[in-house]
Amino acid sequence: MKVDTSLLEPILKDSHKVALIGHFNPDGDSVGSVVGMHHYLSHRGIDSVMVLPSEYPGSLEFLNPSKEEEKIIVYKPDSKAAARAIASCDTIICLDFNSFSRTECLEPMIRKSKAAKVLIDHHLSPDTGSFDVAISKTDISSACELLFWTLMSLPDIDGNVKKLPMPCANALYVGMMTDTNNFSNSCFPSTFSMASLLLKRGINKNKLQEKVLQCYTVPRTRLMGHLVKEKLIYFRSLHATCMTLNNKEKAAYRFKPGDSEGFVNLPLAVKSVRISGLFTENRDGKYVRVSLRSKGNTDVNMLARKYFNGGGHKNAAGGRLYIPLEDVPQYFKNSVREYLSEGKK
Ligand SMILES: [Mn+2]
Repeated sequence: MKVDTSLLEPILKDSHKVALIGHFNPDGDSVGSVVGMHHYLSHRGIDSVMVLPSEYPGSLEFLNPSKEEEKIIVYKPDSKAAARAIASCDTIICLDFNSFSRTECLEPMIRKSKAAKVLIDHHLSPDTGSFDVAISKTDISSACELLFWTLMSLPDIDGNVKKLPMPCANALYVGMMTDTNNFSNSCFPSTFSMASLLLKRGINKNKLQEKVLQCYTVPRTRLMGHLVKEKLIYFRSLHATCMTLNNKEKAAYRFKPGDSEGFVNLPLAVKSVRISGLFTENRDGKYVRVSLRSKGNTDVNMLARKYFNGGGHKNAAGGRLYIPLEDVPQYFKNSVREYLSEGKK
């Protein structure tokens, strides 16, 4: 796949310090794309600093560079370092999100900055007007895949995967692997081409898989069992399920960021289930985090936009609710019912 980099290349050429920004609640694709870009830039001799708005899953810590001065800055707790990084850069590259609002607390700083702004993202409806250069594509697995093809199209790499630095290759593979749920959704012919080229580059696929997908604790596994056995509600006529997770349960099962990764996919293994929702009470109890998944033609992006203050992709979307967690199953049921009946009109 060829990506038009004619606008990106001159910006990179002129950059002395780049800030690489990921989204709130960063996942594998967010961390992978930020880290991957960092290694590409440093290989090219361009200084960059990685800034994430909030904590990322511990399973991705191995992607964080070992040198102290290269480490990822997380806004909470390191807000001063994050502000300094954004204020002092001449280029900002936003990866794996479609509008500044997805960075929460970083948004005002990014808006204020006079730096050149670049978007590399795969979500629907990107806010392209806020960027000097927007590389956006939605029929692709992940931001990491889009970044991979972008880097491959830049003049210095020129289609030769062997020129990609190894830590960059590892990070991009991890992001693609997690966003596709290990090659089970949003895979395109280009996704397998990328995987094939990265294997040729020499990545250790099994090792990366073990590090990211087989790294959990026993309490996390028990929590998964608890949710499936005690919390799963099946709305038979709607072909939908919902699970809720509150802060008491999180404490009881020693919950850490990233622990609920994949839970929302579990009910989709049931033949009749088309939509699955996971609703998690935020740490401070101020809102409920919404995670929606679907199969086939059932579109949860529109569902998330209309009823859950969010959005994302057709088969995977997220959002927020500002109602008590106890009221969520009823709200979910009503929303899905209304949404499906409108679709039939
Ligand atoms: Mn993504």
